Amino acid sequence: MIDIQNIRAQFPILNQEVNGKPLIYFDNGASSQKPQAVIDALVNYYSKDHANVHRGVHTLSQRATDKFEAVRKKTQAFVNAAHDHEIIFTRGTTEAINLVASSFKIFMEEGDEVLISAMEHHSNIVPWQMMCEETGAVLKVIPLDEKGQIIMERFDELLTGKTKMVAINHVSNTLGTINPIEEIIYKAHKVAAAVLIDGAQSCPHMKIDVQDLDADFYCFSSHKMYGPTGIGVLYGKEEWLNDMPPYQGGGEMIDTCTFEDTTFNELPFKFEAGTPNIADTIAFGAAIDWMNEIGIENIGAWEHELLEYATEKLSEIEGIRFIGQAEKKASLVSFLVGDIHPYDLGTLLDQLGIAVRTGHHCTQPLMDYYQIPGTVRASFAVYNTKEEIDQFVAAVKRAALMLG
Ligand code: 7TS
Repeated sequence: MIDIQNIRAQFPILNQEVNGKPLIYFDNGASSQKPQAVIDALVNYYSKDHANVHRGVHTLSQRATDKFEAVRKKTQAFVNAAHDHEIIFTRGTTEAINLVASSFKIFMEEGDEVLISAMEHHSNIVPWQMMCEETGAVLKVIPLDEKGQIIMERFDELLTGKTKMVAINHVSNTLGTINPIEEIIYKAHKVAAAVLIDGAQSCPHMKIDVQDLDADFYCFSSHKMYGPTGIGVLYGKEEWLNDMPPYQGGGEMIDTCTFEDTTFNELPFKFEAGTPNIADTIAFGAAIDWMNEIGIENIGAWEHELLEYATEKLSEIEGIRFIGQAEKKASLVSFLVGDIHPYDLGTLLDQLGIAVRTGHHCTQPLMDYYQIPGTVRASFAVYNTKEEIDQFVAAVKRAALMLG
């Protein structure tokens, strides 16, 4: 069992009033809050250890490098990658996907296909559109059923010898659907397609084992995992990463450089041009430690309890329509009440101190599929409580009465 009050006490930001009411923070899908250990790691680094990494013989540079590289190992262990050089630091999930979509172009020929699903975040749509535009490859979309689940029969039909890349989110940020990525990866490999998993919404909530999954690429963002913004991860199998050209050129990523010819550094540095985000990476390491201390299974179990509780309580509201009713869901609820515009509901909730996200959640094609302008989304983290959900449900009821 986890001690929620103890956990909450570690998040200074939660201890405040918003619009005269105690803050209820249910926008964790967009970004989670940071425990004191992560804030301290940032302050300590800049107070004691800062210097540029990988270049100096001096003590501070070595200390910063050791701390920075230790996070690569920590991240490797966190997702059970086979090698630490398969962990590439990026600005976040978005940059990780862009890196792959850009570098993977060398494997693409005109008429090849990229498969994505209808529930993808814009960051797992647009980079592939750009890639297809440049290479003459074709983007294909796997449709969903009413509940917001991938129709696997359609996936089977769309997956052919032409498919070179399958790019799918593990968990949908709008629907909460947990996709059957094991089966998707297994089937994609049978036609020799590579698979990129957008794990932005899964890594905060569940144990990820990239070797067990056999994912070719797996992307995630620190800021949704109690860590800082501006740092994220691309895991890639070394076979792919070795064969892919660099994404950006600059310092750190070269082996030798002349005006005539440049050779590239080994993994992971080939993909990390320029001074990296040292401070946030080190604080991300503190976030991983923090999650490990609580235990990812414990985090997931508590959040699942919150999900079930919220779903049950919200169901009592007249005219509520849940968007995303998959059998397997992560801890978020997306919904509409009657004809009330999500933006109006969100604004009233904010006046009551409750932070939710409203709108299309960067999944406009998905909103078009459901023919809705957007949803209200409450997404939970380990520090949320059932009492907060009670207050939230009461507030939605009140707002619905006022707006209905
Ligand atoms: N993929 C998914 C599934 C996401 O939910 C997000 C961010 C991203 C990619 C992009 O991550 P970033 O860290 O590079 O920005 N999702 C959300 C959200 O649901 N609300 O705000 C951001």
